[in-house]
Amino acid sequence: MTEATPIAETAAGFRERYGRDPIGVWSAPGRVNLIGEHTDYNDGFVFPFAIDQRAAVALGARDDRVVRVSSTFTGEVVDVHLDDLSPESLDGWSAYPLGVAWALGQFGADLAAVPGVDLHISSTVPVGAGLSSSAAIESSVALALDEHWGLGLDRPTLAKVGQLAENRVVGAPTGILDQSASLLSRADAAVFLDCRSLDAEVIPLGLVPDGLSILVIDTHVTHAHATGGYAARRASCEAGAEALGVESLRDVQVGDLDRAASVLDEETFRRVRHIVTENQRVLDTVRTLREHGAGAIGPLLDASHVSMRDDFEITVPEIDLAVATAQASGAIGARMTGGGFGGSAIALVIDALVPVVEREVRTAFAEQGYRAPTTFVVRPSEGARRDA
Ligand code: GAF
Repeated sequence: MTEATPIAETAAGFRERYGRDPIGVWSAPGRVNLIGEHTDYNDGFVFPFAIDQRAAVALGARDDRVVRVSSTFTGEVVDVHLDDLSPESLDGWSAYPLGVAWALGQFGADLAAVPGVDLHISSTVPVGAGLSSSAAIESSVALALDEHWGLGLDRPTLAKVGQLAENRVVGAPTGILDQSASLLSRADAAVFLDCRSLDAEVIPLGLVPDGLSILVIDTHVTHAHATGGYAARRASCEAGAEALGVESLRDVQVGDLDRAASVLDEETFRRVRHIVTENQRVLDTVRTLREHGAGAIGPLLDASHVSMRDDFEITVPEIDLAVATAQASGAIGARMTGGGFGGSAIALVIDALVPVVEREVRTAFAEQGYRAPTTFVVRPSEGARRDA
């Protein structure tokens, strides 16, 4: 769809805004979560990969203590003194990069001792599509500032920095999935992450040799995790864990669900059942992938979608139609990806069938009078890096 990495554009934008060359350009990708939804904040398992759409940040040194940030999203240049950075003082799009600067201070950076910077940001990750455009910005800025300020934080810590910015500054009670995917991914592989221990294993997906593609279907139903349903689902999970007497739903196994049904109200039980079975599906997906290849994981993707639709109730009609149509037109498996309430579905498809699935989904949307979706194949890509 779009240029993979907007490096040249970002450097040129920096020159235009600030009248000099940047000293470097860093980039970080959006993500697709292959499976493991809403499990991250339940100490569970996730299995995402980075996509080939990225955010990039060009950075220029300053000899005072001011941070300025501009972007291709608006013509605005926001500036703030490093002494004045706080969650309360930040809002709008600049809360993402400036929130990261603040959050680095919460993870050991001495913000009283570092110099100011000029930042210019651009991105090819679609916004509001459930593909973590915000984590892409956070992760690129975290990596750039870590290097420029000589902090030496490791990538799992930079993921926590981005998550803290998202939680405290942006105000979305999200987990560690998106930033981990953006920072830890490798090309042609997915990251099997234990969100309790933060142990991560990069596992090859083998899509190209197996003649398989992951097709993204962006429904253009936009989601926002700072409001509404996401926080409500998180609260249900916490209530379920408390009623069951466990620290988190990670501690509940599929075999415990009968007992859970007798303890919990009907709705909380279904929320809990999604998390418990989804954790098991992540483990099953990793095992199946290793033993039989990506072509064998379809039923697990399908089951994950049913669980999100019926138990966790985070899908919308457009997403359900995208998934059902992809399945009916030959996809090996399909599911919603990301936090839900809109966003994108993914379909695992034999290469030759990609145009068929795309056409059938477009036709089905037109028949329902839904806005035309955008469809594109994503390639599992490398995580955050310095590009120039
Ligand atoms: C969003 C959140 F940011 C993640 O932390 C995760 O909870 C996801 O929704 C659902 O799996 O992307």
